[in-house]
This record gives sequence, C-alpha cells and structure tokens, in this order.
Amino acid sequence: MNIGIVCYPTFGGSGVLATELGKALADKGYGIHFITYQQPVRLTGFSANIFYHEVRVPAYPLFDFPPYETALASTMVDVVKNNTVDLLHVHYAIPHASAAFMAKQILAEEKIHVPFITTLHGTDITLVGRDKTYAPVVTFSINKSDAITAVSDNLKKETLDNFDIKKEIDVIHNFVDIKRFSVKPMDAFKKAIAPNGEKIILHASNFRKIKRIGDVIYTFNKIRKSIPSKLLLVGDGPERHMAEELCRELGIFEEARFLGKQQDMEDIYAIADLFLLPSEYESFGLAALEAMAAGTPVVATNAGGIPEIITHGKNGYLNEIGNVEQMSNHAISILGNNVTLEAFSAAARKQAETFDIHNIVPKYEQLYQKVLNK
Ligand code: GMT
Repeated sequence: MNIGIVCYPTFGGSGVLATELGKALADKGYGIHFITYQQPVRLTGFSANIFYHEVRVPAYPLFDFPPYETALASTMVDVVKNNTVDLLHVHYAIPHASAAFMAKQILAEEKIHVPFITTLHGTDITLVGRDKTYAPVVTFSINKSDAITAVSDNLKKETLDNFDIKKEIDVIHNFVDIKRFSVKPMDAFKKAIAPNGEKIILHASNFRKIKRIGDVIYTFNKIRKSIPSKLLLVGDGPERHMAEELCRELGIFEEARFLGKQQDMEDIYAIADLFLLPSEYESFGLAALEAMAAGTPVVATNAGGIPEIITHGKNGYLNEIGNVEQMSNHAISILGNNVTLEAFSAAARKQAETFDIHNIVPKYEQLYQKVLNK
C-alpha cells in the first residue's frame, strides 16, 4: 500500500507523530510519500520506501498572504497523479483536511479516486479550529474525510462537543518507540549539566502560552529549595524570552539551561530525573509519553488527555492547572527518596510500553484497509 502523509514538518507533536508513523510504515514495506513545505525534522536517514515532496509556495507581489492551502492541494494532486498513492493521511485539520478535500475533488474529475483520513491532534480543534474564522471550513472538511481519528478520548469528546460532526471518530492514541527511548543514562552529559549530582528537571515544548512555561520555572524554583537540582528547557517559541527574564528575576538563571530545539531527544530524556508538563491543555502530551518511555516520571496538570497516560501517584502526578505549590510538593515527594524515584521510573516505563509503536501502528494499518475496502 502507498500512503501520502501531510503534516507540519516542525518540532510540534503532530509533525513528530506523523513522521514516526510514516517511518514505521516504511519499515513494514509501505510506500510513504511525505508532502510538506520542508523536510520534517524527524525525517532523518535513508529509507528506500520513503519519498519526500516539497510544497513550494511561490511569492508574488500581489499576495500579502501566499496561498499555501492552494499550493498544498495542487502538490497532493501532482503527487497522486505521478506516483502510486492509495490514500492520503493528513495530520492536523488546518488547513490539511480542506486541502485534501480539494485535491480529492480535483482527482475525482479525472476519475482518480483517493480517500483521505484526517487525524485531529489538539489545537486544530481546541484552540485555532474553534475560532469562527476557521470553524466552518474545519467542520466541513472533517465531515468530508473518509475516516477521522483523534489522538485521545478527550480530544474526541472536545471535537464532538464543539463541532457538528456527523461521522464516527476513531481514537488511536499516540505512540512511542520504546526501544529507541530506552537509552542508558549518558554519564558525561549528565555530569556536564549536574556536576554535583543534582537532580535534573526537564521541560520540552514549543514555548507557547498554553504550555504555562512560567509554572515550569516557579515549580522548579520551589523544588530546588528542597532538593539540589538543575532545570533543562528544550524547545523554542514565543514565551522563551519571558522564561529567560523570569529565571534572571528569580536569580536562578545559572541553574537553568535553555537548550533550544533539539533533534536527539532520547539522549536528553535519558539524563532527566523528572519531566514537568504544567500545560493549560494537552490533547495527549506526546513529550510526556516519550519521557516516560525513557523511565522519567512526569508531574503534569490534570488537563485534557494527560490523565489517559499518567496514573496519579504511580508513574507521575496530576495537578490543578496553575497550582505550582502542589506540583512542586509532588515533585519533591518523588525526587526526595531514591526508592520512590526508582519505583516511579519503572512504573513510567511500564505505562509507556502500552503505547509502544508496535501496539499502535497496526491500528492505523487496519483503518487504512477499512477505508480502502469501502
Ligand atoms: O503541543 C503543541 O501545541 C503542538 C501540537 C501539534 O499539533 O504539533 O501538539 C498537539 O498534538 C500532539 C501530538 O498529537 C499532542 O501530543 C499535544 O498534546 C497536542 N497539543 C495540544 O493539545 C496543546
């Protein structure tokens, strides 16, 4: 089977998931055509079954806003016509689902029938998609999808509560490659970050408001007063400047390392003792799952789909949004006792195993087959 995958090629969770899915399918012998505006960040190495098609958006002085969606739909048409593509799988509804619908209609005019599947990831539904500027197109194109998936039960509910969806939504949870994330702690790297054996607290995100980066820093500031620790911040985005300022204001800039965007996350998770995810909302929280796969317990909020991966008091803790006191107390309770830390770490890894790539990817394969058999 040959599949066209459309996603955001950046460090965001939807692009990461889509790329890992494409790579896993290629390993199983599927032909995978990535259709994106730049090479997806996790698309490294060579596979004979993977093809990359760049969406070019030519500039023209008339355009204040280059028509990306039109360029994407046209590229999808071109890829389908010039390659063997059985179905399109688009990740993140905006504008991928409506572009896929347009491509499907254009191809149908030429008697080429290609179904498309839309995977909803989070802010395409809960934040951006709900805005009335986008909502009618998002609703229409989700309903026109040949199959719809959501990455958590919570996101399915959010979609049904907020959009007039007339089709079944299948929940296929996000996944992680356990084998890849179970790297041994890298002693030299750990020593460079925490030379005196301090505990390492990690946060990784796109530094948007929804991630509540301020809460990461305030929580860390409370933890470090009880337990010698260092903070690692991975990623970049609009809140980074504020975060750096806050660290300076609190006098903890030396204890915090801003690493920017990173490729080899498995090496970073491997040295972390605890992952902080104080988000306002997460449909799933892929970064938390990756941390857990590396045996890192997670202190997070009780928001969105996070409770679908974290079991309170076992492999991490779920907290009220914004309650930094609660988050730091829970973090201290894990980090303050090595026996507890080891128990949480083992439980985190065990929980991540249920979301292993080998358990989840077959669900997408079954869905592809079902759509093609229709
Ligand atoms: O976290 C983000 O804001 C990026 C966003 C994306 O689409 O790249 O992430 C969403 O999709 C991820 C993969 O399915 C989920 O793990 C994240 O929880 C979700 N983010 C939000 O819901 C805020």
